[in-house]
Amino acid sequence: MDQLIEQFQLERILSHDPRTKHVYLLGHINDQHAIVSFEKARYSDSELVELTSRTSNLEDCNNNNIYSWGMGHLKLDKANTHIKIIYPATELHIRKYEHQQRRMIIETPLLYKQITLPYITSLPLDRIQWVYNILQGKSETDRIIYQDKENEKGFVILPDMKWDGTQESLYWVAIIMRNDIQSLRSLNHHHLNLLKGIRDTVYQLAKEKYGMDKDLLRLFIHYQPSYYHFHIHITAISFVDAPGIVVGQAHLLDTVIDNIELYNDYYQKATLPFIIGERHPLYLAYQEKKE
Ligand code: M7G
Repeated sequence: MDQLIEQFQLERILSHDPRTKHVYLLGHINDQHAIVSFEKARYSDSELVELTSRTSNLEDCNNNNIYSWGMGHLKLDKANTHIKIIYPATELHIRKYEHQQRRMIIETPLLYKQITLPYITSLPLDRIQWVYNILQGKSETDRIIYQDKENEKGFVILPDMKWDGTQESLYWVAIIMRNDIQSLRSLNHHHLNLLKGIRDTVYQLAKEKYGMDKDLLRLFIHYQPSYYHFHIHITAISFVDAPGIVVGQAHLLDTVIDNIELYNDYYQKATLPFIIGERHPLYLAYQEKKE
């Protein structure tokens, strides 16, 4: 990873969220596109108690009555920035991380069949190679928290790439073994045992590892996801800035289970609105259809 960072040649800033302090840079490495993201990490408990003693060189200081403020330098010993690299990055990655207006698509079952499904099937298989690497024990093997390789009901739970490792920002992902469930749209009562199995296992693991009760966890499914191999997002409820927990993208697992229990073919019959960037190929496909 060090080498990739050294070789990275910046082209432009894709996006910068000043609130979450998360920036995505587009550049190239050896003539191929690369995306590097930087995200300031939260302070660790040991840093918190030392913040004032590690503050120096205050600048732009102001004072009014009992209030004072300025900019300071903090000398921290620990790594304090979460860095991710995608290399080589595809056009789809660039469009995903580029700042853009987001739009709401109202996806009926018919539009799903006419536009969304063809888009999903057009995606190259190597886009989910990272998933197969995990399931086949080729990557991130030492990070696996739980695995059950039984094909029908099997799944793997591991830390999500987005997790900073703290309990307050807990972010795990559960990836199923079978590869015939692409998304929320594919789910019916045949999958209830699998969904409930993941839910119960997550609750048990969070309790064992962190003493976290189940009502401190948020389990949800993205629609649309970026990767169409079925997986479930698991975050701590205290992680209020978790990306992708917004309405129009996240569907709570409990609601999904309940909907299927009430109506077996709920997700084949329902209209599912979703939010998507206007440069995303799926949005463009919807625009083309309109014209
Ligand atoms: P998604 O809903 O398909 O996409 O979720 P999005 O949330 O990125 O829009 C996929 C989840 O898998 C995300 O939470 C990613 O952060 C996570 N993820 C993606 N990749 C490529 C990896 C990876 O290589 N390893 C791990 N552990 N997690 C990943």
